[in-house]
Amino acid sequence: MPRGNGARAASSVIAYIGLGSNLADPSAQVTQGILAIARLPETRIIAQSSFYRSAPMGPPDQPDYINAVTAIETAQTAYDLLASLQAVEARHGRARGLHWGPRTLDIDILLYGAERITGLDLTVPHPGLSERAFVLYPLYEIAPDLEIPGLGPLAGLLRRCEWRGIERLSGSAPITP
Ligand code: A4P
Ligand code: MG
Repeated sequence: MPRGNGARAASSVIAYIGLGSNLADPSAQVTQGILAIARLPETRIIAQSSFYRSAPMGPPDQPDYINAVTAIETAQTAYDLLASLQAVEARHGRARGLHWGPRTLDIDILLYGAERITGLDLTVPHPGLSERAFVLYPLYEIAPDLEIPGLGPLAGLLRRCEWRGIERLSGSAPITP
């Protein structure tokens, strides 16, 4: 049953949010991140993937990651949503350091409706989406028929994705916020 704070607004869009963590109890970090997203104003969660474990993309001398994807319906603008998600990251002790380095909680806007955004602070669809198994698999789990603006069907991207070191965590039942 979808839950959330905001009433459904006429101008709301469906956005897909990617969460990742590899520090300080990653599954708990991702769970807390999803719960925080569910509490955002004018936003409700409409679907949520299982959790997935994968080896790090980037520097190898860091722990495995836990990733998940959440679908939300939100009336926040894309930039307001980015600010909201960065505030959640900050509350989870996220310190921006090494690029692709370890992190307590990373939250990315994967898709914002059918929009293509190329701003200084925001690129949507997320630029890494098409080659990241840890994004494509959880996204496919909750939205198998998705068309990615500018890139085509999600199923096609998944077939072409070469990086397959990923494991779906059994028993990682969707969270009901
Ligand atoms: N930004 C631009 N577009 C977006 C968007 N669509 N969503 C800007 C969110 N932010 C977006 O992000 C840098 C800036 O990107 C933000 O200030 C925002 O304005 P950051 O999180 O501060 O920096 P970063 O961590 O160096 O880069 P980034 O791009 O978030 O890292 P990635 O690409 O997400 O990679 N391996 C596994 N297995 N699983 C992972 O989840 N994650 C990373 C991080 C590396 N390796 C991983 C994983
Ligand atoms: Mg990020």
